[in-house]
Amino acid sequence: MLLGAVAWLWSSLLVSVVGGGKLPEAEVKVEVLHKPFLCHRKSKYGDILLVHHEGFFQNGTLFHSSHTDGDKQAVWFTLGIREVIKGWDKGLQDMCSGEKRRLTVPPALAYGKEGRGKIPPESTLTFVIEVMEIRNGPRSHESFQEMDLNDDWKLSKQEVKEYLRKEFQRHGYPPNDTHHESMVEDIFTKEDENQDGFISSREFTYKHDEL
Ligand SMILES: [Ca+2]
Ligand SMILES: [Ca+2]
Repeated sequence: MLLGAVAWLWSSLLVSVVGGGKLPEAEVKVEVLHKPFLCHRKSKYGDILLVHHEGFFQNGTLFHSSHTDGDKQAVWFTLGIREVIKGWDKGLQDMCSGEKRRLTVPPALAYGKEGRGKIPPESTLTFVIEVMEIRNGPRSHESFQEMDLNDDWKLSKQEVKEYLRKEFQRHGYPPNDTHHESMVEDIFTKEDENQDGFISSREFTYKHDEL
């Protein structure tokens, strides 16, 4: 189970974000409805956000609300990795916890030509989104700094191994050096793109080019 979590941590999710030709950029219209007086940190790519959200069609009809639909809970997602529609990835950056925005999202940054479920093709959608909480994602700058023990802006195999050891202990598993070493090898095969034996901060962070 933990292995699954660690694999997820290092998964090559980012691969799906890369590639493809550039289309003319569609824009999200962002309106700030409420901004809290105090703001300790702002959302950025790689963060995990907890949000309440409502979605409206252009005629003003509500098609989804996290306040009333399903389990009525706010939802967690990672910003900037296309876990949500592109319009959210673009429009929910630099937000404070407690901030509320209205996003108007063109179809190209939402469900496109196909639509999905009750969203008809070519729909421009409006969302009212309130950020309840912001946490560091596994690929955040903060996570990188935590792993980079000697602050040289790259991760050595030893540093990654140390990190795995700590993560395993934190979850109550005994350290297993042989196992960790093979995991480290796996991780470096995937992440050390220029094969210099280190994972640079650029190699570590998500690739944002397509957003
Ligand atoms: Ca280092
Ligand atoms: Ca490298």
